[in-house]
Amino acid sequence: MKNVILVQRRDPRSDDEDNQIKFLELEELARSNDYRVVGEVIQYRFPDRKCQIGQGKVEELIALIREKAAEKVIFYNQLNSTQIYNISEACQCEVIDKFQLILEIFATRATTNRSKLQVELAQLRYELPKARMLVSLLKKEERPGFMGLGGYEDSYEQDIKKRISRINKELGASLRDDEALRTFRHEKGFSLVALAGYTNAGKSTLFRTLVHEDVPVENMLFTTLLPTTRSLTINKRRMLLTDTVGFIEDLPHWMVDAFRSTLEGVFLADVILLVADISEPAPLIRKKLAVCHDIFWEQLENASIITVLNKADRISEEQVQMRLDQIGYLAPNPVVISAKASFGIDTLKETIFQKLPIWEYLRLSLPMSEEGMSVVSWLFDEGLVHNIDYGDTIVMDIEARHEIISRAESLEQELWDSSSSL
Ligand SMILES: Nc1nc2c(ncn2[C@@H]2O[C@H](COP(=O)(O)OP(=O)(O)OP(=O)(O)O)[C@@H](O)[C@H]2O)c(=O)[nH]1
Ligand SMILES: [Mg+2]
Repeated sequence: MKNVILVQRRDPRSDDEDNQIKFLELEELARSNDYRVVGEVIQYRFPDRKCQIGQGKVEELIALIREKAAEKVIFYNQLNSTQIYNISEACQCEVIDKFQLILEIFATRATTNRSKLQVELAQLRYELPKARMLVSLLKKEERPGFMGLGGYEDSYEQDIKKRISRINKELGASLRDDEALRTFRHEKGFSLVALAGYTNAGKSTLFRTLVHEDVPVENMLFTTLLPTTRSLTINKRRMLLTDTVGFIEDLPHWMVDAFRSTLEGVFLADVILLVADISEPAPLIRKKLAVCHDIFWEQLENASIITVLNKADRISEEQVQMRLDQIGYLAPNPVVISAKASFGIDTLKETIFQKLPIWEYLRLSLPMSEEGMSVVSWLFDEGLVHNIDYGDTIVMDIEARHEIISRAESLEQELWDSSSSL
């Protein structure tokens, strides 16, 4: 665990409550990336061109770094490359800003090849303008060799550009990660359940609680294939449970792709467990739920959302009731649990079971034709094919969601009608 110091420069007339919330968020982010926060420096002033904070504050920071044996400084404010250079020279330790911290978090949590590439791409894009500046800075100061670049500063920018275009190519060629999930859903008849919500809500804790007793052998396979996915069986229905990286406040637009790539699985899910921390103040819960619904809104087709109100062990029953009244319509299908104290889990499992898409059986026969074959391949994608005979006609036994079954029935009718009219 690295010791870090957090720094926030606040505009003189800004809202202090807001500043405080943002600072706490930064602290939470740092902790969730396994940093030990050993000190903080806050200053009210307009940004300083050289170091973001004033010279006197920099001295204070240097002293604090020594005193606390800090190895890294994290600024809440966005830093340009001159500032990063100046501050790290003065402090003789690594300096990053909030965005770099978030990218570090994504990098740690990205599990699939594709999401790792997306995150690396975002990091390089963030670095590129800084690299440009740094090179011109070093030239001005005639200081070759900074950062171990050994006089090759010019190619530094070129290297970044090359790497960016290589990643873009790899991304284009790489198999989409959700392919694996699709395969399991379609060929093996698993339903997909995804955990989503803000960072620190308790998703990973709940993930572990839910999969705790489940089949280890099957899960060995998933460990390598889909590192954040495990199988789970409720009342004989098999499903895959996927954990995701939590939402983070105020993501800049250029980071959204990297973030979305860590959300793999959510947009394919049949059921989403939207996890929130019920011990937080109701307005905050409301705001977070609203943001999550916004993100899902455009992307989801048929998924049901279950609102999982976690950490109920931290507040009284009356408070739980009050929160429920206050968040109302923003919390569809609410289930109150504690992932840590393991209560409410059976109710949650029952709710998940009820929200799983209902599957029906059908035997159908199709003409042996191009149209018939295209229905077959569509059914392989959308349902579970138990049996198929390719004779003069194609006969198949399938199991699938209700909408698929009724669509299959009408297609069967249409195909026979049109083939008999020929
Ligand atoms: N008191 C209490 N604490 C909990 C509960 N569930 C989780 N926590 C704690 O909340 C913190 C965050 O839990 P995680 O499971 O890592 O949260 P997460 O949603 O996976 O967070 P990200 O991965 O950052 O998105 C940890 O310190 C957990 O121990 C709970 O039911 N009660
Ligand atoms: Mg987690």
